[in-house]
Amino acid sequence: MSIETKTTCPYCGVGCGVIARVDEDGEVSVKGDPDHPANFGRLCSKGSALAETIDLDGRLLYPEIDGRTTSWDEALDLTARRFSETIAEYGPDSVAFYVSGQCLTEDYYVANKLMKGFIGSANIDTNSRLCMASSVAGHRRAFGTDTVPGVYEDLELAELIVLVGSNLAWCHPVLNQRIQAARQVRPDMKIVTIDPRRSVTSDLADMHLTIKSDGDVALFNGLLTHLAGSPAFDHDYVSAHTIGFRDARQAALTRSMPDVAAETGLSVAELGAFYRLFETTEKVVTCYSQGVNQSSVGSDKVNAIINCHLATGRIGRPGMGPFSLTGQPNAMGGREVGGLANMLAAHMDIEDEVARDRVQRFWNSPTIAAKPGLKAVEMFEAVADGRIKALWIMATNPVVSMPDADRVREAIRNCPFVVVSDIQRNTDTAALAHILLPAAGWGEKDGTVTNSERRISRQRNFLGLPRQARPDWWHMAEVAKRMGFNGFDYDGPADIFAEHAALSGFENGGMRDFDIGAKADISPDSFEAMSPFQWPHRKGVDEGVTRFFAQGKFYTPDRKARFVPVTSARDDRTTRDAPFTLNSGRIRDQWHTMTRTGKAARLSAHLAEPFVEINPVDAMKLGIDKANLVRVENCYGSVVLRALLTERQPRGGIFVPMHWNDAYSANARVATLLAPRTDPISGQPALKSTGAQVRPAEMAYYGFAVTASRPLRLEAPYWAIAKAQAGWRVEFGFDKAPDHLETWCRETFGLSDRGEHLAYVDNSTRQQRHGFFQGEKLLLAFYLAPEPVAVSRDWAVGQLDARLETAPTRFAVLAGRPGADQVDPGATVCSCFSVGINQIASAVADGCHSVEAIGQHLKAGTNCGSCRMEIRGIIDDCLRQAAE
Ligand SMILES: Nc1nc2c(c(=O)[nH]1)N[C@H]1C(S)=C(S)[C@@H](COP(=O)(O)OP(=O)(O)OC[C@H]3O[C@@H](n4cnc5c(=O)[nH]c(N)nc54)[C@H](O)[C@@H]3O)O[C@H]1N2
Ligand SMILES: Nc1nc2c(c(=O)[nH]1)N[C@H]1C(S)=C(S)[C@@H](COP(=O)(O)OP(=O)(O)OC[C@H]3O[C@@H](n4cnc5c(=O)[nH]c(N)nc54)[C@H](O)[C@@H]3O)O[C@H]1N2
Ligand code: SF4
Ligand SMILES: [Mo]
Repeated sequence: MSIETKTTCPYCGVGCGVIARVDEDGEVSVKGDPDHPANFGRLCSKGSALAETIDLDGRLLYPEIDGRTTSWDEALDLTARRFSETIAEYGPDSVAFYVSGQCLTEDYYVANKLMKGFIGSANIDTNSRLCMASSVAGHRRAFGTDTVPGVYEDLELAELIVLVGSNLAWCHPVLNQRIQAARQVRPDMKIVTIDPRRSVTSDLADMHLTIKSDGDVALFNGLLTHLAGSPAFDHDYVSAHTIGFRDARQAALTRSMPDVAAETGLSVAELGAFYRLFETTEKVVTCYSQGVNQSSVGSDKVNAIINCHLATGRIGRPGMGPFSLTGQPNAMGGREVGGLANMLAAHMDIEDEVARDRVQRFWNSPTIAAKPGLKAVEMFEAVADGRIKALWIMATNPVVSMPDADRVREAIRNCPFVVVSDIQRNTDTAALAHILLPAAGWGEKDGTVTNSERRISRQRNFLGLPRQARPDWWHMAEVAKRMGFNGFDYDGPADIFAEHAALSGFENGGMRDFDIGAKADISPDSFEAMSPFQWPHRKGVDEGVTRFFAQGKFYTPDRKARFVPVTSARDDRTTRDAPFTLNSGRIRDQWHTMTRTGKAARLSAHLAEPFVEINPVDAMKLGIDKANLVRVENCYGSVVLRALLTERQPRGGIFVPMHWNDAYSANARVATLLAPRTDPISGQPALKSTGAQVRPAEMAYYGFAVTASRPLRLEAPYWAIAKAQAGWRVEFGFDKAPDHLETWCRETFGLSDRGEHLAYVDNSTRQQRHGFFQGEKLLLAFYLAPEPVAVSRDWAVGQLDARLETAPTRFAVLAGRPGADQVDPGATVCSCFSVGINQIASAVADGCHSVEAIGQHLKAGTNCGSCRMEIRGIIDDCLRQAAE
């Protein structure tokens, strides 16, 4: 008999409901939960592949001290002792926790309580500092609290959706699917994207504004000026529910239209068209994400956007409002518990003495942090200069994700005591830990998460705890108890959630937005059965609609919103030596530092190598050709990446994905190049605009391998490895050809004397191809050439699965191209059904001219739909080429 469990996806902030099914034989499969109000059954490529990422390969399964497996008791005792001793000797501010928006609310609650209420410091910060801090700061400045006013349904009700610095199609794919579905019904619905590059999301927009990096404040100030003099200005709302309009308008007026055009890089005509569309469309939602937040002027961008919604009274009503799209599955839950160093708990301010007293009484705690703690970038600076002497990192990989990442690595390496709680053994950060604590992962842990629309859903366990892995809240609570603190005797997540809910309602009286007091007395059984719900959920109140601010009632002392005057200019960091604006972000099928998605062959096939997107004209000037390896560098660091020449990237800028790290590539941690430059209000680092130089990385030889077993060692100036269905694929760049290639292959790929060796060496072109076969199986194919290896990657990867008994099939492997009777699928487009670009192109040639027709013919795009935009693009390209 199989068992189905309703849970929530552990990736992005959309927070999709998932049904996980465990079959009798232990096989796990997942599908979208049709009843979950975030996704109504939909999932994206990452959600669909969840079952492929939960095996125990690479898992951290036992506590370790200095690399030695140990017992929980020993690891917890030592952690507690070292934290207590450090605090006794140097004070509470000498220790710190760096946690994550991927912690469950219950984990987060316990961590925050321990640090702020018992250790008595606010040195707990989170990777949400790199993600949502500017939105939090913008909300608090305007609304008095960190409140997201709207709900997802607004995206379906809107007549205009403005996406600012959001690659929605790749990063919040199910919201994109919901919008596309709504647009099918109401084709008049308009979409505008605002991004310095053309993303896949821009392809579905009616208008794309190629804004200069950080031109957003000027753009939205220009909009405010325009709206102020237009019929869209809502005089009644502004006078009844806001203050400060005049100052904000004055600030906006410091730039004339030509100034706005210069600052944004957009023409006056483009600006006018956007401004008129915004003015004349009442139902407008402005969604924003990291192109807004991750900036040294991020908080001002947020307020420039909110100002426009306040001025038109378009907030908190159906189909209207500013909408911060949260990144991580529990970015919102972390904010609710107060996991940021400048917050207290349950949306109460750390600077507020009354709130501090209230929380301390509620916790019955010996102390309470009296001032904000160190924000992420400051925290690692304090680790570097020795002020922080004991550090606990939980569910985040800062050696890959923090700016100035090499300095962060050094700081952690030199820190006297470092604890890392993770699910994987070999992350770049785990390598530096004194103590490793094995955490329960998705499917094993149990608790709640809050999505972008304030909806709290259960993550339920459907697998047992493997070996010694334990949930993160338990790590924290056990250490707290061993440090001698009361108040951490929890029976389980239900207990913690009930306490968190009780605190939210404690002495609230309607003065705090975050109130889920109705759940304060929840029993373990009700917690188990709890359906997704949106906050607020006050005791004794039937909430009905959960939008905020249509009738004002902001959480400022006078209950009025604040217009925030913003004037900040672009903070251009390019120089003569670093002339390109380096932008970084995400790709469709990888999640952050790849510790989970990197395990799935399906997800690794879409883009299998670290790359830099560069405009073809810039590339030509630099002597960079298609598929060359290049070095991207500046005074902070240097990485080696594959050049991807594309018109999508305007000249002067480059884009590099944030995902690759030392486990998957030789040297591609792009965060090593990013200056630790932060927004002065939010403390969020500017991860999207650093100056950098690009130059060819001359390689004497290039290599490509498909291998059935994982290589034993990877040593070359460039390598990148990706999981394939039946093994791995590896790219190489060499200074010189490896000596004795057969021996090198056997040693590198761990073949010893296994396998029949077949080689082809062409001295005139200096190419070599080596195949190793066992029975009908390919163990390894290795291709070496003085220029980028021209072998169809996807076809070669498929040979690991093929039966290769005959000489012609083996020679085809050496030749690196399909025999006459085989097809080359080409680069994977649809990861759900492993459909390649060549298959789609040939279906187009056969008369499939729509995404639907391709779906019927090849199934591509019919499961999660994340690739539908790319399929559309391929069809267009093929038809255009056919017409030319
Ligand atoms: N596939 C996938 N999805 C994810 C994640 C993942 O790792 N992989 N991570 C999740 C998380 S934690 C987050 S925070 C979200 C992030 O989701 P997004 O913010 O949508 O993703 P990013 O790729 O970081 O950046 C979005 C866009 O901002 C643009 N941008 C850069 N500078 C500027 C600027 O100055 N102005 C404007 N207007 N735009 C600019 C970039 O070119 C980029 O296209 O994604 C979530 N979803
Ligand atoms: N260059 C650049 N850098 C960026 C960004 C960017 O756009 N550009 N974006 C920033 C943003 S928005 C974000 S959110 C961050 C994300 O950056 P990180 O948080 O560093 O990235 P993840 O890979 O999600 O790290 C999560 C870690 O937790 C582990 N883990 C997974 N589940 C669990 C669990 O249940 N318990 C525990 N204890 N561990 C677990 C994973 O194995 C992994 O090591 O990156 C930031 N850095
Ligand atoms: S959109 Fe995809 S990654 Fe995000 S929650 Fe849904 S299934 Fe998970
Ligand atoms: Mo994020």
